[in-house]
Amino acid sequence: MTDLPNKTKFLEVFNNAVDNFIDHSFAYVITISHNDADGISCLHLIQNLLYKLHLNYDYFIYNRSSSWQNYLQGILSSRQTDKNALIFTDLGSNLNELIPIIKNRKEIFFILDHHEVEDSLELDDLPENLFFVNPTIYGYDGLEHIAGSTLTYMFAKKVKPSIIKQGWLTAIGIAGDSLKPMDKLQSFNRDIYEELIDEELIEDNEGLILFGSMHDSIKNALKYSILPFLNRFGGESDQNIEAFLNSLNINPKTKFTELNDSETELIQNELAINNLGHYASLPQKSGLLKFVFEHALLLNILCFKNISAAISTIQLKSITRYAKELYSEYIQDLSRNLRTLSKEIPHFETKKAIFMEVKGKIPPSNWSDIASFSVVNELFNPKKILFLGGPEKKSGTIKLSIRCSRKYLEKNKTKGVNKIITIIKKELGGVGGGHKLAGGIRLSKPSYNILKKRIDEFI
Ligand SMILES: [Mn+2]
Repeated sequence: MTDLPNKTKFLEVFNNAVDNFIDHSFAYVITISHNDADGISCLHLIQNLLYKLHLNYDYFIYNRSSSWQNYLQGILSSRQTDKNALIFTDLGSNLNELIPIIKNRKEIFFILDHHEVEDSLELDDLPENLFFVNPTIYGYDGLEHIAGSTLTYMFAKKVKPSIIKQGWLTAIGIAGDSLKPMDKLQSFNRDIYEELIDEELIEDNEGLILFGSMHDSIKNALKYSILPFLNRFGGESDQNIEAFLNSLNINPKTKFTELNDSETELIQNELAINNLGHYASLPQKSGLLKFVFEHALLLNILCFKNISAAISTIQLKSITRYAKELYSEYIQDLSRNLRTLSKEIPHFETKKAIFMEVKGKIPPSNWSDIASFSVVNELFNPKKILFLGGPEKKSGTIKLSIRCSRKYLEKNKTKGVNKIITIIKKELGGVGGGHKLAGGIRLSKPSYNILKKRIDEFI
């Protein structure tokens, strides 16, 4: 039995934050967001809101590689006033770290986040200058029910209803975080998705889902599909895929979206895919950027490679050559890496966990995504927790992406990834955080070695 979310309580806290934001009539706002597609969508929603309100603002992106203390030191001014506000979107749930900082400041803080909070949190005892809006506290699922951008959109729209026109940004955030066909959305994510369709800000399409290269030819759509990853074609040679398509009398160069129904059905039967799914597209954009999943993935890639390109790309109608090259390179690597992982699996396995040390095999910027996509595609035993990563030069630590499957969570309701990270941090130190299904941690090498020995005790 799962408890139903407490919508009344959540909306009470949400509305209170909105009312306070409006009532304060701030002079200056600093907005800080997460460095992924969801975070970038949030950033643009808030920027649009602040622009419409004629407020002065600055924005920053936080990649969670330094502590909040160190990070905010560079941002918070020595002159403090309650005429200034800080808005955190898609991050800010590390309250044990943040509350002592916020308590000592005069600015008003708004945290709009959907990441899980630490256990030890005293919600009744928050500083008066903090409005903490996090639906996961009231029983919502931070991935399926409400993305960071969904929450941010709801907030911005409540403050200024005309923000609805920028609502398409929300779909990108939802797609980037949920990694699911749109028919799987629930709760607020679903409500907002339907609202955006009704407003004709996005289009909903039903069809064969091959997320990764749906903007491309059918040959590339099969080759570079990462959701689902196709064992038969993923990362395969062009020759094999072309031979397959020719045998069905389908021109490999046909655009995926221009296949007719009988061609789609032929492919579907061959791949033994029974269900069609829903995917979103953006009517005002063209090429890759028209496809919401691919658009979100591109932003996630750019967030690692070139954060300013990520921030500017979301405003573009068509993709730049630079971004297109990065995307192709990335999707080629990802499908090849998934192929490698699905065939040869070098790993260290305990009763409850799988450790994949991928340094030298997969570049660090791909670790997080390889971990996510290998779990959603069930390339590993879904009953175990996956730790994927290795030494990171930049930080001199072991960087691990930690993932578990929905199946795991159904059996171990109380021990999602975020809880496991909390336990590891308590026992071994390190920096990190995340959701029930996905998170990451940076540990010292000795701590990592202990982790491998003692993981079954922790889980
Ligand atoms: Mn998010």
